Amino acid sequence: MKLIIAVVQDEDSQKLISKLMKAGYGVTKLATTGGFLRAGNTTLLIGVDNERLENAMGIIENVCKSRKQVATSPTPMAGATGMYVPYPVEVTVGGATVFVVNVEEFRKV
Ligand code: 2BA
Repeated sequence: MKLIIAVVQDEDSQKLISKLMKAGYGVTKLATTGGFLRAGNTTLLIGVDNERLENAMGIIENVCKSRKQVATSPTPMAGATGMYVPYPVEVTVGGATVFVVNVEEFRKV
């Protein structure tokens, strides 16, 4: 068994959860915050049998789109005045950041 830990954008999360549920996967949704943008995102925990892993990955790839986001840099640069001023940065976020880990044991008690 594998545990998929998928960090996805909030905009994609509802559609992704319903597609995964319809396909028979169990999903847990966590409200998370990205360390760089410090904006909300969604992390999904999906426990899957090994033979269903690739199907789940296919659903994630289909639903999660990459988007450009403009954000204020969390590490402001020094301006000409010597004051620290935040500056806008454009980053491409997503589709999804996915970790797949082996599950040693799965029990429901
Ligand atoms: P954030 O940390 O808020 O990052 C949002 C986007 O900002 C990233 O998109 C990336 O395009 C950019 N970015 C991140 N760190 C950067 C840096 N040091 N310099 C320049 N640009 C940077 P994604 O790579 O698609 O990541 C989306 C979210 O996935 C991240 O949100 C974070 O919550 C999670 N994530 C990404 N890589 C991770 C990792 N290695 N471990 C844990 N979580 C991760």
